[in-house]
Amino acid sequence: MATDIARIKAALLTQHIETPSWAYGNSGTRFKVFARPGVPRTPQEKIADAAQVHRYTGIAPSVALHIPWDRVDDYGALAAYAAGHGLRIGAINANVFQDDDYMLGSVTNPDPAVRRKALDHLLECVDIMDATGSRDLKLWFADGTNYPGQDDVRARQDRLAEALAAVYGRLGGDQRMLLEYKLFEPAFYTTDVPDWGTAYAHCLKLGPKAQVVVDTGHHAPGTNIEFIVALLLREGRLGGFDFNSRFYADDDLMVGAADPFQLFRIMHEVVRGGGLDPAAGVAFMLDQCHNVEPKIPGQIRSVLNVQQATVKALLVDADALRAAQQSGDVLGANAVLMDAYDTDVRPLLADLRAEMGLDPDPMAAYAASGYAEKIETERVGGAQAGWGA
Ligand code: PSV
Ligand code: MN
Ligand code: MN
Repeated sequence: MATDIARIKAALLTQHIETPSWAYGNSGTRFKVFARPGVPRTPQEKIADAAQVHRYTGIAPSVALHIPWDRVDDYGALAAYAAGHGLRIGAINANVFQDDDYMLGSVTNPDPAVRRKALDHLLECVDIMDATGSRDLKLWFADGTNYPGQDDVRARQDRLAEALAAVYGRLGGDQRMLLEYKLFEPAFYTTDVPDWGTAYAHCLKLGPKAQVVVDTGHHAPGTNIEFIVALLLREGRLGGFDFNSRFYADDDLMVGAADPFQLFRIMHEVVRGGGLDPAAGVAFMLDQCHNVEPKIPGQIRSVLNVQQATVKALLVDADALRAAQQSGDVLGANAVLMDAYDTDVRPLLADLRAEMGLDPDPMAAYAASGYAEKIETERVGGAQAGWGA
């Protein structure tokens, strides 16, 4: 048992969770964006806030950027600024959805001039990766149609494939393309990358540096996300996660808040498939907005929720599970999983944090730090995250 705990702790230390720059800005829905005191006004201030999350959790050493929301003149300098705060720049998220030109799509738009503009932005994002040292380009396309007959669904796939191939060809040796899918919204009839199968088919054609991202909020209700995770891992195409929670659709609530059991089931498949091994290249990212809760504590809570689900997944007795499965002991196998899920892992995680030189209670430590009060006094006129305008 003692060696088991040591093994689990060692595995936990290899897990890094990336926070998104946009989580630190003001956000809301299309009905209202709430301006909160102390929110960052610049990419640098977002990085400073992300550094707080890493400081109290010890496992969030990178921050994802979103271009143009985080546009700066000198990305090398921004990466150096991040390094000064103990962080790396993580995934570069492209934005081909907030321009009037993209009303009928970006890379799938029927107009070649709009497609060229979108492609140029994606290529610019790879230039930014070169400057920041980022490994991953994350692509989410709002492209789709609202009405039957609006555009040729097959031609749109051809245009998508053409753009992806151009970007893939531009990637450096260690760089990857992470392709995200989403069931619907903003398009309501067809979406050009609506599901993992479509993303996988494109990635397969492109090559091994093209990988699928599973955003947990982007599925139909009742979808067995852990099955998708198991399958993509098995095929070597699980590039990473955009973690968040949903009750209805793309709610972007804190991961593990709506359904911690689902998060555990996902992490169980990650552990089972070897996805926790850094060599597997699975990026554990958050993609959330904090509309009604404070942002830095919201991110800290989310990181802790992922870590908690991970430790429970690591606690699954793999030998006992296999034995029960192979002997057809349905209830026994289920009980092995539930035993792990029902374990109170908070003492183990508190121990681990103490061993890491951290406060065992990151939420309380941040609250006591005075950082929130400091930024509320110092920052006036915080930037919007980009969503919900
Ligand atoms: C839109 O649905 C979205 O939430 C996608 O999940 C992207 O990852 C994110 O925005 C940032 O572009
Ligand atoms: Mn996402
Ligand atoms: Mn989303």
